[in-house]
Amino acid sequence: MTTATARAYPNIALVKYWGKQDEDLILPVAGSLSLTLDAFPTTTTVALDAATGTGTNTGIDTFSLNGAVASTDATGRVTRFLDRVRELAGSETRATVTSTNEAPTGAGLASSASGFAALATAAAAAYGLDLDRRDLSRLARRGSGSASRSLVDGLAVWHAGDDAHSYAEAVAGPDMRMVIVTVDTAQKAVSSRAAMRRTALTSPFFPAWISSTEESLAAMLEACAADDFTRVGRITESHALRMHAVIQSCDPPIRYLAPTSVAVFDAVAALREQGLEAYSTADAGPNVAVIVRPEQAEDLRDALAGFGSVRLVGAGDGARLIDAGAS
Ligand code: 2P0
Repeated sequence: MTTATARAYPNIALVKYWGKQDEDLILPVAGSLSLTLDAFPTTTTVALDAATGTGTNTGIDTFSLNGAVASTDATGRVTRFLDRVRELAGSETRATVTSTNEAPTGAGLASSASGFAALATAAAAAYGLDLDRRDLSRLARRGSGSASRSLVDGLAVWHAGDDAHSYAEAVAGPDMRMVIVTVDTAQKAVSSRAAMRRTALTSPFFPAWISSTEESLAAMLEACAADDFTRVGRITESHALRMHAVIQSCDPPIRYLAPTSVAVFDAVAALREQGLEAYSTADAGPNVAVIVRPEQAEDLRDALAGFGSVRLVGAGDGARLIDAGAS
């Protein structure tokens, strides 16, 4: 008889998650590290069926996104996630899930991360589960791996390991801002999930990707602990290019970076030569996220404005419950 609403923000990884050791439990082949953003939130309400006013349990979950009934695929993914929550809660009650996502369509801003972080937080409350942040991160992971990191404020490390130990937690690190350059809003041709699987199955470089990610993460954690922005930035950029290299090496190949994306990487490298210290990364799409020291953030935004729409963002909060109660 309960309704709960939660809000979560997307995150951008500086050390990337690319590949699973367990597809069912969504356990990654290596750890990763990200920055939760302060923009583009997803807000999700989970209302248990008896609370919707119909008084009947209809036997299905319903899911609407930005005011429209979601696709069968998207609803199926929400139902599979809620099944996990129901299993933990010992409940069979179906739910009405209503979600709004403020990220511009197709901007590649990891809406599955904010989406499942918000859903995990709202659903756990609606079904009466008393989970701490660590267990909420583990739960969100079951919806989408990167969602585990959106439970955490600011910089988050998501640990590889078994189910009990694969969660995200906060790390201290340098204060930074990020300029997101949206060069193309078209839907990506191959989903991250499918592309990760293809990379693991077909790239001859995949074992090296795993070991180099472990090394990058260890170096990144040291750089964060030392509050060393330069080192954080160097690792971020080289690691992102390694991810795109391993993705391009699969069969059939996948290329997410567009010519304009590469031009942004080059422009950022040229800006560094001129004293504007910034470093690029890109996810499974053509858009580029560039980290920068706070005092140079506006200069960077202005310098990159010619490549597409630009948005300056900072570190944001992990998923939070914003409303809960019986209705
Ligand atoms: C990351 N990405 O670390 C990497 C970099 C995209 C590129 O996490 O299959 O949507 O749901 O666990 O979390 C995208 O992967 O994949 C992602 P699933 P997810 O941010």
